[in-house]
Amino acid sequence: MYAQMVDTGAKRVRAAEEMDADERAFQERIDRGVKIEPKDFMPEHYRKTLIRQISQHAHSEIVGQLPEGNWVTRAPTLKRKAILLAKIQDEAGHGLYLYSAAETLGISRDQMLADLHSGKAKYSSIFNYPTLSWADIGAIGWLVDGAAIMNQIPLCRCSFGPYARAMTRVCKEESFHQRQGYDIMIALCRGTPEQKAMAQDALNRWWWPVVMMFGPPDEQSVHSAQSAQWKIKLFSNDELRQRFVDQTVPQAEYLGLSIPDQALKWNAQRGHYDFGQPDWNEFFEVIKGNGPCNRDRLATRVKAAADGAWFREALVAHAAKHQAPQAQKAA
Ligand code: FAQ
Repeated sequence: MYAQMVDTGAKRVRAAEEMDADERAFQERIDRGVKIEPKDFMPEHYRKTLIRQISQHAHSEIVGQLPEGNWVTRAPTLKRKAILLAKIQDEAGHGLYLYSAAETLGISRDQMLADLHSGKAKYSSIFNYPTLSWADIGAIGWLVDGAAIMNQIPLCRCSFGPYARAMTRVCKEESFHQRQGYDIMIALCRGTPEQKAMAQDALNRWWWPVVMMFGPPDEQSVHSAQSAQWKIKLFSNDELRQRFVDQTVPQAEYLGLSIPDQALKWNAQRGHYDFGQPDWNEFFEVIKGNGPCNRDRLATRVKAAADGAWFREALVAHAAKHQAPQAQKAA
């Protein structure tokens, strides 16, 4: 799949003879599977691509706390509340590992957050949809975390060391998140007809936004060819989308729920499910800032940063006060 993308017109990547000696040596290291570390030589475009992707990934983890946060006070039992709180805290942790990985590339956390707050940096489209019922919390764990894992397992083998290492722990935690979401769906599907209908309604609303999460179709993906050459992306958007559909259909069948796609059909010849296309206009509108919750999500993040400013200042003042005597001692 990538061999074709690398050859396509505007998205063509640089051939070895167009690279200078440093770039060629860099590409050879990547081709040999050597991890790139922060102090190694890297082309400026590689560094910028990683800052873009890792910071957007970090923002997604942080903004991704908000749809689930909406249900903490209304979780149906104390046990479900404790589990949901732990999951949301894990997402904050993922954001922190990822901001740290991006900082090794020479960008400050303040700059990354400023880019999020000004709307310059993106975060995942999926977090611009509302959580209307408790079943949405099950659907997020099952489907959104399920899609996130599908995309992130290959990132554990990506070429940039700090990103790959951060992903190892993130993926372990995401697996637990996916199981807790599926467990909520099982409970609802084994419950009353009203509970099962709630689960079906959540699947109906989340299915297409989740299918879009993997990014635009390969022929419209501007970064894929270059990111594949640099082994930042090991599989294409469409390839991961197909894997996700193949994995999820039997899970929906086990729950007794139907996936809202008339075109969904097992294709024995391909050994994969055929499936329909999401509304790509909706996707491009959401990533431009025009989804159902974009303004709300950003306003919440901006307010949280402003409300926490006094605390960050106090931490810096405290650290300065307590570091000074140690520094004197060392001198
Ligand atoms: N949303 O050329 P491509 C999670 C943008 S974590 C928004 O294909 P690329 C955990 C893309 O940035 C979820 N924008 O781009 C959790 C680019 O725009 P730009 C986040 C999107 O980078 C669960 C343009 O479209 N995961 O869920 C999206 O090669 C539950 C062209 O696209 C990651 O970030 C989108 N869905 O491939 C947390 C994984 N898709 O930057 C809480 C790491 C594309 O030029 C609760 N990222 N765009 O302005 C990746 O793997 C890649 O960046 C892709 C996009 C695959 C997302």
